[in-house]
Amino acid sequence: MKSYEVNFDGLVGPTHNYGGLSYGNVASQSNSQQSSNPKEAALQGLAKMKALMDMGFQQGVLAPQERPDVAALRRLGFAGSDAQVIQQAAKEAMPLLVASCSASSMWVANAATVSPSADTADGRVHFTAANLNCKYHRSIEHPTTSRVLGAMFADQKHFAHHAALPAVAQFGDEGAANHTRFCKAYGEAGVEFFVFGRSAFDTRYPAPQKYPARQTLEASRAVARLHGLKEEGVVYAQQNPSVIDQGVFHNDVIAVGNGEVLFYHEDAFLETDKMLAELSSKLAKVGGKFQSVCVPRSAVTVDDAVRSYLFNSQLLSRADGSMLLIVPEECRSNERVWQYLQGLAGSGGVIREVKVFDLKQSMQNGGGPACLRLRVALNETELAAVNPGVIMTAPLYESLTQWVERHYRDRMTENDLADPQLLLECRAALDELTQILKLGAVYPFQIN
Ligand code: SUG
Repeated sequence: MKSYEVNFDGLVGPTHNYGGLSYGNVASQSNSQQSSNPKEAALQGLAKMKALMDMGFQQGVLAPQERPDVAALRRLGFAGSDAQVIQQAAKEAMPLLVASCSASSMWVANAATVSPSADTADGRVHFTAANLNCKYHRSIEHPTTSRVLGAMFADQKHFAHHAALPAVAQFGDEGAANHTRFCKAYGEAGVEFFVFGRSAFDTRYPAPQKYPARQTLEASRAVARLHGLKEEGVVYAQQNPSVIDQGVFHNDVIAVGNGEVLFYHEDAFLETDKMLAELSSKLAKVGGKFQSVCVPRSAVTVDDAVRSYLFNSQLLSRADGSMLLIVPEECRSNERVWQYLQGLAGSGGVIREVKVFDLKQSMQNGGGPACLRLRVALNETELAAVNPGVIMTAPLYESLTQWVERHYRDRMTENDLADPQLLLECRAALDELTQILKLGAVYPFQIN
C-alpha cells in the first residue's frame, strides 16, 4: 500500500504579534514590541503550503486558535462582558493580555507528537497533544489543539488521541519539535527518536544554566508508552545543554531528520556517537540504512544556526529517492550558511536541492519552515479517512487566501490587542474558517 508524509501547516491566526513572550527564544526576545503584519504572515505561510502542494507533496492545513483567549483571562479572575475582560486586563496586567493574544499555535510542530500506525501496538496513528507548559501563552493551546486534531482525524478505527501530559514542568512536552522518525518507507515500521533537554527525576543528567530546557525525558517516555511504541523502535537522546543556553529552545532548531537521514549540527547532542550507533542498529533491524549528515561547527556555528534557522528546515523525499531542503530566506542572508548549503547541494550526497521561502513574519518570533508544520505519516487508507476539508487543494488555497484578505489586519502593535473590536473580528473570521475547513464547532466561543 502507498504511504505518505503529509505536512499539516499551521495557518497563522489574525492576532499574530511580537509579544516577546518566549525567554530562551532569541528571535522572540529581540523582536519584542515591534509591529507585526498578520496578513502578510498568513499569506507567507499559505504560499509555502501552495508551493509544496504544487511540487507534488501531500499538504494539509491546521486551523489557528481563538485569540484573544477571553476564557483564559476569566480563569485568571478578569470578569464582566468580553470587552470588559479585555479592557481590565489591558489596564491591570498587559503581559497577561498579550499572552492571551499570542498566535503561537501557528507553530504546529509543537501541537502534538504523532506516531504512525506502523510503529504502534494497536496499529492506529497516535496523537498526544503537547502541554507546552514551559510558557503560559503556549500552555493554553492544548485543549483547542485536541479538539481541532479530533475534528481532522476523527475516525477512531485509524486514529487515537491522547490528552496532554500532566501540566507540570516535570512533564514539559513540546511535541514533534523534539521528535523525529526514521524509516525506510513511511508505511513501514520505523525508529522514533525523542530528544529531551533535561530529566525531571534523575539528577545524573546535566541541565542548561541559563535558559529553560522545555522537554523532559519523563515526558518523552510517557508519550512513547501512550503510543504503544516498542523499546526496539525508540531512541532517546539528550540535547546538549550548552546549545539550549545559546538559544536552541527546541531540537528542531539544531537537527532535522527524514526517511533514513539525520541532518544535524556537531554540537546538537550529548553522547553523539552512542546515539548514532543506536539509531543505526535499530533502523537496520527494520530494514533501513541510517545516514547522518553532520554540519561541523567550523563551517556553521551554533549562533549561525540559531540566527539562520538552517536546521529548522523541511527535509523532504523526492520521487527519485533524493532529498530537498526547504529553508527560510535568513539562510541565504547568512554568508557561511549559504556557502555551506551550496556545497551540500552540489556534493552528490542525498540532499540535492535547497529551496528558499520568505517566512519573515513567523521567523521574527522564532518559527521557521519546520516549526510551521506537523508531519503525519499515513498510508492510503488512513489518508482517505482524514477530514478532506483540511487537505490543501488549489480551490482551498484560493478560498483561504481570500479569507485572509477579507479578515486580517496588516499591522498590529500591543495597543491593538486591547481593542475589543479585534475579538469580534477574530471570532467572525474563525467562525467562517471552521466552515471552510469543515471542522464543526472547535472554538470556545462556538461551544460554550
Ligand atoms: O514556543 N515563539 C514560539 C516559537 C516556536 C517554534 N517552534 C519550533 N521550534 N518547533 C516558542 O518560543 C513567541 C511569541 C511571542 O513572543 O510573541 C513564541 O511563542
